[in-house]
Amino acid sequence: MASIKSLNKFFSIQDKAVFSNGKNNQTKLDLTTQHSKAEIYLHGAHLTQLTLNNNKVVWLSPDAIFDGTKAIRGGIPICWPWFGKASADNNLPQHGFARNSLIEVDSIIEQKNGDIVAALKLKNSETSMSIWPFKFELVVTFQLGEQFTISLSTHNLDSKPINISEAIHTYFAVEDIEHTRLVGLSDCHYFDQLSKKKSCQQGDVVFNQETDNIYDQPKNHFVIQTTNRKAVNIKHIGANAAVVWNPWNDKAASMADFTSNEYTKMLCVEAANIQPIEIAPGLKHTISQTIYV
Ligand code: TA6
Repeated sequence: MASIKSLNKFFSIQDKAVFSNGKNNQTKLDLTTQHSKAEIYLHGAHLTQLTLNNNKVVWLSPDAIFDGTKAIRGGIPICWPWFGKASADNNLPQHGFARNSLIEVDSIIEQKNGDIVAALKLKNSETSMSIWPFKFELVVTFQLGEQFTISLSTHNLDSKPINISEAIHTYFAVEDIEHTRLVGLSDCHYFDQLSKKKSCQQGDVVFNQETDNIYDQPKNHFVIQTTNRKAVNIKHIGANAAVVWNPWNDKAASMADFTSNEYTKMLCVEAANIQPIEIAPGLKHTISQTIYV
């Protein structure tokens, strides 16, 4: 793991891209533009804070764990190279191993329009090969400006096809989940992970109980409308599904890193590929989520 001093020597942009010791001495990167701010931990390439035009966009649990032993609760966890439980082996980590891996810095550039683009890269290792026997590169790219885009680009470096499922698991900040609507999924078919039933969304998604829905082949533009906050626009590219999740009180209370009653202040809207994506040798697949307020 490179030191803070060497990371800043090779990658920093004065006042715009700076590395430092974050919580629990975990290495973090702070990005700042005229319109926005982001905080990204190298552990899991995990964005933990995002402000667009002075609007706080993502939620972070006050009890999130920053000791490197598990994914940080909140912000934008990266679920890769599988979503949910690994089909083959329940001993493997839920939502894959990327979000619990140290992901190295690949590049940071300032574009002519003032946007900052930071790319972090995870490559196969002895550890990854022991649980997922494929050669790969995963590049996580953060583009910050008036709007924000996060993308996951999987490059198959193996001689055989690889199959992945994945999610950009964004925890959006809302004022009050019971006064929040998610617009853009009307008439979309979904699988309710709680009832294990398939349904068709009637109108906007509203929230009054634990919700864990996987929407199949949705349109690619959604809007979170919540009291006392500006509408948050979300656009997905390269996603065959959208996941919508709020744990509600009982499920939240069962999670040590989910501060009780905080469930009222968050809503997960995730760009996902739940139906596995097959990537041929040498080829790439990219999924992205763009957010603007
Ligand atoms: O995206 C929804 C979901 O799959 C839920 O079922 C819940 O498990 C959530 O992800 C959080 O998972 P985690 O492993 O981060 O606690």
